Amino acid sequence: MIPTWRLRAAFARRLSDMYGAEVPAYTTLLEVSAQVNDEVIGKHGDAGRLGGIERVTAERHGAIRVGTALEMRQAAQIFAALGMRPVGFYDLREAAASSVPVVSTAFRPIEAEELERNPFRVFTSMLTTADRRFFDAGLQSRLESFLGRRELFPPDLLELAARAEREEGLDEEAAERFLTLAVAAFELSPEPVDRAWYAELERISAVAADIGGVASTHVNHLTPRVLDIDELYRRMGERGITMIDRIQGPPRWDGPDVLLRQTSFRALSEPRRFREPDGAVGEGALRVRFGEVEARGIALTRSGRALYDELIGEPDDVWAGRFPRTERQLAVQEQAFFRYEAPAERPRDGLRPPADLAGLLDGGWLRAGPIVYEDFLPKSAAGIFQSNLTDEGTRDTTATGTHYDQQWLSDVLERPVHDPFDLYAAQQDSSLRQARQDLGLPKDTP
Ligand code: OOG
Ligand code: NI
Repeated sequence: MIPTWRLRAAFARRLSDMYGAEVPAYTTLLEVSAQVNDEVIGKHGDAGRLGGIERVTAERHGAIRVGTALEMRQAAQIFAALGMRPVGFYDLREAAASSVPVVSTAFRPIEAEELERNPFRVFTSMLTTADRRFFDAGLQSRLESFLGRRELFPPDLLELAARAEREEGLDEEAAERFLTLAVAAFELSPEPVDRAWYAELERISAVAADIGGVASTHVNHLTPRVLDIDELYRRMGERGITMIDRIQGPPRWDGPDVLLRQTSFRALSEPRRFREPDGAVGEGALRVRFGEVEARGIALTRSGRALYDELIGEPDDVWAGRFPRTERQLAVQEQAFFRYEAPAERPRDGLRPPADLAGLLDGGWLRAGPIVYEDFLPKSAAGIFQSNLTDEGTRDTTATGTHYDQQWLSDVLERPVHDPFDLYAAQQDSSLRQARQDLGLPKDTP
């Protein structure tokens, strides 16, 4: 029996091999990331605080885009087989200046042990075909009938996925078949692209064309994690790979790493076959697969996140002046999440530990280890989408957008969409309860 987490790790590895074979710049990105990570680990003894080198080396996130609620639900079934649950709701229609008509979630493991084994996640977006700002009634109906005719995931794959979820793994033979079919479902298809249809959608949004202009889906990027993204950015430039002009997310500074910093290189032009209006099939090219890399920091609480959102548009010196400068401050002000632990050797035998968190930390009664941010940032995601669009697209700003939210997505998926803050808070709370018990303190936190 191959258990869920091994299926996940194998899937992530095979997807990475597939992507590396097809997108050479990705291989360069992996090489440079591995180099930088080795050097950081060699130089800083505490580099492992945000994840051990084994986890970080294997760590990837991918991104896919689908067209319909049914396809979204099927994707959720495949990821459920890999122990990946939907977490968070992202509305990129509002976050992007360009035309990005999608709403998204991230499929990822949610338990600490599972994340440690392999944290593979996939940012998954769904086209908002009912949104009148992008699609008029005629186009919506042609788009939906095109999407309704295609099959992204073969029935065999979906059946194996349901079985893997139910039985928490698969025997070796079934696992092999499942993994082969699953990787194939996310490969670029050799099917010719209908030139006129693709172009019609592209005028509205390159993202709409990428999703609804072809008969299959594909991984559009696969992102390794790096421990020093500024250094990586520099070295990619030295190797002649032009990255976008900035690193998205918090600025570089000497305070704690929080949330997520990302950067990317533009999609490369790849040869594709096209079907012309007269039926002839010929060669052409599309830019749909790009490269991205990320550095992860500490997960922020709602109030920490509100501060981040407030400061992120400001110049870097405003950030440096106002964002908490130490992990202790982040913990005591409840702006970031930590795993607390009462060390075996107590500071002063016979003394009673103080009641407050600051006192417990300062007196050495408690130790705090950062909880890593496992999710995404809508503004950065919009920036990543946008950096790969040559064209703004068009939208009708006089029409009103269709409303989608987390509850709507749960209904579509027939699975709960988890709230990321709740997941981090549950981890922190249970560690704190245990630590307080170890110290002989009352269970409820002050
Ligand atoms: C997804 C973009 C979002 C990230 O890292 O923020 C994303 C996409 O391009 O489909 O992957
Ligand atoms: Ni990404």
